[in-house]
This record gives sequence, structure tokens and C-alpha cells, in this order.
Amino acid sequence: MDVRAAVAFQSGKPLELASVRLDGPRAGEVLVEVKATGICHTDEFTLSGADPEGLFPAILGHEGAGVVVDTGPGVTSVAKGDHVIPLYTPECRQCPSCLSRKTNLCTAIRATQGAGVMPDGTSRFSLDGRTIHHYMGCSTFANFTVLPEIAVAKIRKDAPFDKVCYIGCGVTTGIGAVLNTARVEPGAKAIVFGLGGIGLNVIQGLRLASADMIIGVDRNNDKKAWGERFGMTHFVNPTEVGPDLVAHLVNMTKTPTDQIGGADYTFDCTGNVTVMRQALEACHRGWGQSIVIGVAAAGAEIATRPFQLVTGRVWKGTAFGGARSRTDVPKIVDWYMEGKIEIDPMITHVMPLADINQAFDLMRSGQSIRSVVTF
Ligand code: NAD
Ligand code: 022
Ligand code: ZN
Repeated sequence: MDVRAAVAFQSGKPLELASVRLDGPRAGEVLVEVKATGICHTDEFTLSGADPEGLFPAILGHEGAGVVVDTGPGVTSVAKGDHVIPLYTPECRQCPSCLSRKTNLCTAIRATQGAGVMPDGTSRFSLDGRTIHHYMGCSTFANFTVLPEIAVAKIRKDAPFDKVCYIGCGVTTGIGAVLNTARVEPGAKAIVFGLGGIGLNVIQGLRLASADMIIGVDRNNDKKAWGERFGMTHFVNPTEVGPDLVAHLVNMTKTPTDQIGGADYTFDCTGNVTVMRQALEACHRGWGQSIVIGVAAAGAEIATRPFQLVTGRVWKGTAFGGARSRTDVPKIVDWYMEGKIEIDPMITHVMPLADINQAFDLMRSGQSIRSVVTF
């Protein structure tokens, strides 16, 4: 069939709308009509050419929602008409990683996904006989896409596509980092560095976990009102507190009975390695945990003195919020539908596919929290 797609032909160039050929689903695969997709930083990271593993031409996009319109042989977990969210972290429930119960990083289709092809080693997308690569196993910047069965989460049918697509990346990453990776307990003190599309979801996750003190750190003062909207209790602009941000934050967390100070949990949502160090060092001696969510530039390295770890601070990272995707994503959709979490106010821009390059401009300039394309 022919599908409508925004194609990344070359790094550093805008996406181009094109009619692309999409072959039908093979064994273990499903054809999904994409109804909405968010635009996220990793799409820009790849499009810009900064991603050393980026492949071109490709159909980017990894934050979608849609409807199953066809299934290949052997597909049992979803059927035509089911509403689904594509998953860049699949869940096969059979590989050593899934069976370990210690990680959400399923390895069943990892190699082919990274190589921009389906598990059988071929692409379903082509244009004039030339192969177009899949992206993060999702390729949601097209009105139809083909996905492995293990890379879709079946969700309830009354959930609006133009909102729950955000659960395909940003919402689950932020909330999951709090609930799955950090396992924050009621009464905890937390610091969130970077109040963008991920950091705001960390903040609402902390509110859900009944954290007591939620300090937001961002260079942009406009983010103060955004953080407060989702449960932030204190705001710090690092450019306005003198030379020692860590000392300032540790001071804020001190109490009459605890003069050591430091947060129980900190989260990096910037991808900046200097911020990652500050986040670790702002943790409480003996037990503070710092969770790295931000994806740093290729080749970047983090540093701290080993003393920080010897004295009990813990440095952790998380992918897709530690969520077991097929199991956890439908639950997060339910939380949204029940009003337990918010999504609507974070979607600051909605546009048709033809305007997708504007969504990238809004993201680069920091004007949007999330842009969503509806098909
Ligand atoms: P964003 O651009 O919307 O937000 C980043 C925020 O950080 C902005 O508000 C900016 O003002 C602030 N900031 C930048 N530098 C700062 C500094 N030095 N000090 C304080 N604040 C600073 O980005 P986002 O969509 O929220 O994504 C954040 C990061 O999370 C990205 O690196 C993204 O790739 C990553 N991410 C990781 C995963 C994962 O699974 N680990 C999933 C999704 C996104
Ligand atoms: C999503 N991300 C950033 C913004 N939106 C993002 C990027 C990378 C990862 C997770 C989220 C990530 C963390 C660890 C890995 N990835 C490696 C997983 C593994 O090796 O098992 C990652 C993922 C997918 C891809 C590349 C890296 C890909 O499909 N190309 C989950
Ligand atoms: Zn993303």
C-alpha cells in the first residue's frame, strides 16, 4: 500500500512529505494506522546527524498511538480494531532480560531494531525501489506503520489518540523513573533537574508517590509556573543562586534534626553531564539516589569523586522509565483516563503532518513542552 510519511532523507535537512510504499505485515507483525504522534528529542538527535547510529533515509517518530488494521500469520495478542501504542522498548516475556525480572530492556529484537529493519532483517518501507529504514522499531511519522507484535501495547478504546501518544515515550519515562527505577516513598525529598517534557512528568510522578519536597531546577524562569502546575514545591534557577548550586540545594533540604542535608532522590532530565554530576552530589550522604534520564551527546562522559559513592550515594540510569512496556503502558493509559495523571496541559501544540518541521523548530527553541501531529 502507499502511505503518507515525513521522510528523513539526509541528516541536517528538514523532513520531506512523501508517498511511500509499505508492505503488509509478515509473521508476528501487525499493521497499525497511526492516528497521532508526539515529536521528541531523540528524533531531533537523529535528524541533526549527532546520532552516530542514525540511518538514512528513515521514517522517524517513536511516540505514537493508533489502530491495528491487519495482522500477519501467528499473531495472537492483538487483533484488527485493537487500539495500540507502539513500543521502542518491546516486551517479549521470553528472553533472558524479560525473564530476569531485573530489567525492562528486552533483547528479543534489539539488533535488528538498531539496524533500522524488522526482525527478519528487511524493511517494509520503500520509495521507488529504494529501502527506507524503520526507526526505534516504531516509525510513527507515517499514517501507517508495521510493528512486531511484541512492540505494541493494547490499550482501552476510549482513550484519545492525540493525548495518549505521549505515553509512548515522555509520560512513561518520567513517571516510570519515579515509580519503577527510584521507587520513591511517601515523604521523600526530591530534586528534578530540567523541567521539560520529561522533567514535568517526573514531577507528577513524585506527586503520585506522595513526595514531600519537590525542588525543580531549570535555567529558564518560565518553567517555574510549569513545575508548580504539576506539584513542584520549590524552584531554583541555577544562574541566580551563586557559584555553588549543590551547596544551595543541600541547604534547602536541611532540617533542624538533619543538618547533613541532601535529597533522597534526584533526577537528571537535561542530558547535560555537568548537571548529572550536580544531581549526584546533591543527594543525601548514606542513601541518596540519583537517576540519569537525560541522553547525553555521543561520546560524553560523567565524572565525580569516588568518595561520593563510597559514602553511600547511588548513581542509576533508566530507559523508558524502567517500564515493562506491554504490561505497564495500558495501566498508565488507565491512570490518565481515571484522572490520576495529567497529560492535556503538556501538549502545547497540535498540527497536521505537513507542519511537522515546525514542531522540530518549536522543540529546538524550547517554546513547546510537547507537539503532537494528528493524521
Ligand atoms: P526539554 O528540552 O523539553 O527539557 C529540558 C529542560 O532542561 C529545559 O527546560 C531546559 O531549560 C533545561 N536545562 C537545560 N540545561 C540545563 C542546565 N544546565 N541546568 C538546568 N536546566 C537545564 O527535553 P525533554 O523532552 O524533557 O528531554 C530531556 C532529556 O530526556 C533528553 O536528553 C531526552 O533525550 C531524554 N529522554 C530520555 C529517555 C530515557 O528513556 N532515558 C526517554 C525520553 C527522553
Ligand atoms: C527516547 N529516548 C530519548 C528520547 N526519547 C531514549 C533513547 C535511548 C534509550 C531510551 C530512550 C535507550 C536506553 C538504553 C538503550 N536505549 C539501549 C537498549 C538496549 O540496548 O537494549 C535505546 C533504545 C532503542 C534504540 C536505541 C537505544 C533504538 O531503537 N535505536 C531503547
Ligand atoms: Zn522520546
